[in-house]
Amino acid sequence: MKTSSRIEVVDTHTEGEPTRVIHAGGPDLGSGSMADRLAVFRERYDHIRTAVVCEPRGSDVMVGAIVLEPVDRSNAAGVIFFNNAGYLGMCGHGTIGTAIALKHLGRIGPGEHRLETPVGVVSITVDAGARVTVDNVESRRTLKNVSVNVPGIGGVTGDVAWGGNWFFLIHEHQESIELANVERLTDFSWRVRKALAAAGIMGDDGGEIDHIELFGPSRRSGIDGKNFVLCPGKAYDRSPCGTGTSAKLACLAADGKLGEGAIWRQEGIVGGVFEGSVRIVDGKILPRISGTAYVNAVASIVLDPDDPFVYGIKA
Ligand code: PYC
Repeated sequence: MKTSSRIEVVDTHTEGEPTRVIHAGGPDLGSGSMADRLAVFRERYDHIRTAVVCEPRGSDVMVGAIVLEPVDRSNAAGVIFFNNAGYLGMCGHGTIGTAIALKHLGRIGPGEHRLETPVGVVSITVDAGARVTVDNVESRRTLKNVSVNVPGIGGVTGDVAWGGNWFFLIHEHQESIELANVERLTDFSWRVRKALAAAGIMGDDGGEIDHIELFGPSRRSGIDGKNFVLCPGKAYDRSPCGTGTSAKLACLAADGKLGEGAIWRQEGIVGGVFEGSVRIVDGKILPRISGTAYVNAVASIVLDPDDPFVYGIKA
């Protein structure tokens, strides 16, 4: 249980969505796979998760990442993502933010690298500036046009897809995908999430569908659509959501609406854009997402044993 009393972090944001990257002073999670180390993190060091991302140091929006020694030394690093509610299998914006943090620390340079995550190995290509391209894990749609009765709303129809996390993707709704509308969008999405759980609708591995994604048109030319993504801890993703865009690409490819290599430009609710495309290898849909991230703080987290909120405010 012993950890250093100072934890070194680099903060970044990817198209507006923050990632706090622990690169030194974090807990010893052993030498297993990233999935094994995630289990150790959850069981023994969850207080470090809450210390790093919850208030008063963090916020509901903050996503954390811990950079670890990879199992395969030919990979650049291992990484585990977490937020105010728990742990994420993969995180697209977080991968882009982590890559920029590693570049800032001099641990990687421009070029191609691989990162181990709890759901598989992802490749990243870092340019000389702020842009990172992520070759995400295989993505797939598992259910099409599923209807769920949502109390207070009525019938809502969407697709279930995996993009590194489980998503319910809704194209037909009466909501306006605008920043001024986020409280309404949050309420709508949260009700849908609860209704899906109550109806027993889940991923094909039994995983909870904990990300809800609504789509609408973009007002900008050259952009294919705009989204709103509600994350597991009830905060909305400020970026277009890397795993959510991957889930969308998997649906488009499955419907024959996106050919290999064609570019899909996905705008997020605050206006940032991810460029996405797919490769099809052995019938598998492999999404590629590209976006920009910037370092906005380099800091030491201080764990003062006299501080009553040293491990964050827990709900
Ligand atoms: O970019 O994949 C993503 C993501 C998941 C949750 C927040 N961002």
